[in-house]
Amino acid sequence: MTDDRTVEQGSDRYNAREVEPRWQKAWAEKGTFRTRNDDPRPKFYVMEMFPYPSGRIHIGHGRNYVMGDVLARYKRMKGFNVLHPMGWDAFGLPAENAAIERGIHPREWTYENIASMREQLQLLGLSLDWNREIATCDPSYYVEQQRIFLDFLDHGLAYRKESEVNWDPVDNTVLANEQVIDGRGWRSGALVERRKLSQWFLRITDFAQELLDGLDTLERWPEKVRLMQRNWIGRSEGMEVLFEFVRGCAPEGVGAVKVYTTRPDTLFGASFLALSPDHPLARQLAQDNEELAAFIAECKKGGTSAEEIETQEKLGFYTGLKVVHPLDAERTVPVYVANFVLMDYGTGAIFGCPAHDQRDLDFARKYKLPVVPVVLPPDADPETFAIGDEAYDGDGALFNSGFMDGMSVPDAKEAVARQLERFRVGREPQGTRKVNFRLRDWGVSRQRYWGCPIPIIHCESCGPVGVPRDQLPVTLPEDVTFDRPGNPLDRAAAWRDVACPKCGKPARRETDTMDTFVDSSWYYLRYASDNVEKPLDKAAVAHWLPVDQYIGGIEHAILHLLYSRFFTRALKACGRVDVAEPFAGLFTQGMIVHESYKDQDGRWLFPEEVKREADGRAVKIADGTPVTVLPPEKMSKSKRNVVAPEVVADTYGVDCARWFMLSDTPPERDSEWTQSGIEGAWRFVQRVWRLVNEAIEYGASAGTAKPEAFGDVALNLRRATHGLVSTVAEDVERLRFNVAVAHVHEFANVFGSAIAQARKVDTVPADLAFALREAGEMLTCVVAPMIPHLAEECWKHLGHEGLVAEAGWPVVEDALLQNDSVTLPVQINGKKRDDIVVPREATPAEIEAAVLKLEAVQRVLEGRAPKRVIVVPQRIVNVVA
Ligand code: ANZ
Ligand code: ZN
Repeated sequence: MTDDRTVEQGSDRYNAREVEPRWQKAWAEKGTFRTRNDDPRPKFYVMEMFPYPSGRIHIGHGRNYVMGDVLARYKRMKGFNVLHPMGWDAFGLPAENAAIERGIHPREWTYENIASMREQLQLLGLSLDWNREIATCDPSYYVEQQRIFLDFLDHGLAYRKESEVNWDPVDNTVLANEQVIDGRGWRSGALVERRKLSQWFLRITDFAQELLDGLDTLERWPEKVRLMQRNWIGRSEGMEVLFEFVRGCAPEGVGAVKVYTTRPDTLFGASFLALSPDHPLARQLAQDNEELAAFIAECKKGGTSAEEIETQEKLGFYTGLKVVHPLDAERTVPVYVANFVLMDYGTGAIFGCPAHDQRDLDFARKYKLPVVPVVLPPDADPETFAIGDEAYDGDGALFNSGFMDGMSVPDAKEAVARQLERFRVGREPQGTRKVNFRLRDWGVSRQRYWGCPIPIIHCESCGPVGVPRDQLPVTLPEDVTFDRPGNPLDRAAAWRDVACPKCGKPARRETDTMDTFVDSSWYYLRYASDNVEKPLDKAAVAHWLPVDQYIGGIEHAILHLLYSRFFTRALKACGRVDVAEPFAGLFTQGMIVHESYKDQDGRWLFPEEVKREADGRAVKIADGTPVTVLPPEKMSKSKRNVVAPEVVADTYGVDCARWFMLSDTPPERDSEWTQSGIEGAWRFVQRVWRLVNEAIEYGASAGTAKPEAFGDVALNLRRATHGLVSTVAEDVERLRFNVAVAHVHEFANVFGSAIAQARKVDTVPADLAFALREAGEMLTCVVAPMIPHLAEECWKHLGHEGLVAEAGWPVVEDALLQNDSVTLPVQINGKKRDDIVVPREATPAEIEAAVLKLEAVQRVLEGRAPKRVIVVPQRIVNVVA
């Protein structure tokens, strides 16, 4: 490491440690980033997903905030009224765990973390409006959430129903999914069971189709995220089919069982029916069948998480009942109860076709049931085709299927649907077409303390009653203890026991709190309001929403984003807001990864405890002993491969850290934090400082009039300068920060050689002097969103009174732009998928060749040749795949 981190430059030293806090103070004192709702300029709303206050932040957390900040600062310079807020996702389990482990109150733990993390974020020089800071655990925030809950209740969007939870039979408590480790309670080690509890649900399924359709309008979302949401919503088109019991075998009054299937075409391959253990008929049969009752009880073991249910062994119990095949009265099919059939999907009953469904095949092999293929793969021989260990779920022609023989799968589906619709079982048709969604209503009850109280009072006479609105917020009681398992709210008698608001009789408060995903489902609406008294302000929401650019991790691709999309719709249904889609643009950033280090005793070391010898070996600074270096991975506290922002700020300055986070790697990909990388950033930041100062030295003084004509050197520099302004603007708009950085690097070379020319002559000619000053000014503006502190210092040296943070983005002289390339949109089958930059004079053949190399195009073609490529020169390319 060099020690010339403070560069001598004439009489000016650039010392980040001194300069950076000074400008941060200037911004804060001037209220530069404070946003007003009545500002007449056009609005731009950029936000990053708010952090959970877990402790301290490391530089890995910083990347998405810095990206958002670059965009926010750029848009401000472009004349927008920018909203760039920050807050804390402050409820949740870790605070309660800290209370259990360390005896510190969750509130205290949370607010201490918030204070230190706020300081760290401020250190990064983020242009945030701290006046709008929120913490979801603050009553001033959650009071509105309780009002929203009551609104949902009034509009039938919140309701109560029985649902399963993870139950720890030793601690006698409900566990969150995270608290179930390998099927056991995290503290007691007891095998977890499933138990039914009455809980609150939000009716997200009412919006399933809308949430699905809305995805098509989100053009500035990654396709990957839209696909994940589509799959999660899981629309499927199928049929409900009635199977009649063989006369006399079923209990009195039970005539038929209804199944849901997406493959009615495979009906002739049915070899069993299976009921969910929770199916009413299964329960009825269990009443006088002890073995079945025991089997059903067995099915309740294990946690409620989806993985657990998916991966458990498939088990069945034969009920002794038989149904008649709906298309062949001669055939009967046995009825099982099976653990893999869920009660809350379809009808809670299925027919099994082992030849064409893997789960059914595993089940059939286990219970020795027939496996009859009914779809013949293309090219297979009907005489010999048989199913081995793998079910066949592909296309083909129907066989072994009576009237459907020879049909394609879609045709057979249609034919069998028509047939079944015609038959009757009692008064119902035998089959009815039915659309199902995989999406379930959202269970929001959590049996925890550190969450938003559900504003309900349970009365024996009146049932659940909403807390009157003038009594909100229902705040959490303070004097609670965490020394016993279970929810402290259940034991807080003074808080819990209240009079019924309706009849006045003794009643109990709801002791469940809300899922923390509720807190984050509307915080972006809260930011819009600048009035604490009106946390959800319809007019403010109408002004600011949708969020123009949302930035966050791909881990929130499904739940958080889907819940937020549901919330805006539900609030709209309640008349509270007028927006359906909350986030017009979404960007999912990559993570910062870092090597990790272990000493000889196998202990993890922090990067600052390690140094590299000249020969590349890593050693411990303390005692020179060798260190094992492990490959880069996500920064995490447990492996100590974290870099604290204050350490970087102290050594290199925050601007270096920001510059490095934006360089090299495309922002959607993971980026590695390295010592050499940060040093490179440091050198470049210093270079920008020198360039601007030399431009001041050799350039014209501020306000000098523009000369009439320019010689080659000056013209060249001006072209490069204006080109830089224009291309970086485009790069930032598209969030291609690494490309913006590369463009600044390129420009620095041109700028450097122009300065060298100036240095050589005794008197710098007027045209070059003008161009140098212009370049210094414009470069300062261009880097201001990325390295704002250094830019402010340069701006001051250039002689400006105001802040560059408040300056306008430089105006480009179009005549100086070297328009030697054009950007063409690329469509695939009529839908825009990408852009391509080609030389202006490129021939259609050259353009076609370049387009076919695009990843987006290759992905669709999958190695095939396109049917056609239509090139409209200067306009558009369309690939017909
Ligand atoms: C017969 C069949 C034959 C099926 C075949 C599939 C393949 P999606 O696409 O997710 O809607 N199913 C229906 N209800 C179920 C439940 N409650 N629990 C577990 N499985 C259930 O899946 C629909 C398919 O999942 C249905 O179509 C049914 O099995 C099963 F070759 O019916 B199928
Ligand atoms: Zn009452």
